[in-house]
Amino acid sequence: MLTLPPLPYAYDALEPYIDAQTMKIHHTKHHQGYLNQLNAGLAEHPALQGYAVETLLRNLESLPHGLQTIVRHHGGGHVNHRLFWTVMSPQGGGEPQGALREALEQTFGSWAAFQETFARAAATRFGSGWAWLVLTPFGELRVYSTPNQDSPLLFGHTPLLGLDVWEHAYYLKYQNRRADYIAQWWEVVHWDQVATYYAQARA
Ligand code: MN3
Repeated sequence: MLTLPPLPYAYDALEPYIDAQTMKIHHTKHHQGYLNQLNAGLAEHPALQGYAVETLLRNLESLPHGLQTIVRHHGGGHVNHRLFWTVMSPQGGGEPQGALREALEQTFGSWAAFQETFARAAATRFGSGWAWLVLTPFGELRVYSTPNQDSPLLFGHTPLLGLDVWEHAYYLKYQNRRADYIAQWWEVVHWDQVATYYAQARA
């Protein structure tokens, strides 16, 4: 039985960039909802309950057929949101330094080019989904978006940074203005945590 991890900050901590009401509904209703569905699915497969959700996502094709869609949608929803909360912080914003900064510049040409690439992936995702910065098994950084709750783990990639572009993530404050939400979101990105994920993924 998986339980909802608490946010590492208060619901209003990311104001004014992300409002408290959005954060509270997003965490206690949406994230909890994915967990409820995942728990219900796993309840029928006791032998699989001891595995990390990441492991289930990395091995989706090996799961019982009836469980695959549940893990893809709701297991993905759980791990995507768990990451999302940690890559934001009231002390966020600014720019990454160190090895991550160097790798971003080497991969995308410049810090600005990385930001443009990521923002474009987030803005052009049709419908609901996520924008990602991931590390491939070959040690390369990549930016792309996925539909729905599809996790980069499905492709064997390790997510380092994710941006939720479902309307539930921004509609109360930004309504239809997804581009404004994306632009403001940089102010809360917790680059120290992203750098830690990068170091862990390379280890
Ligand atoms: Mn969401």
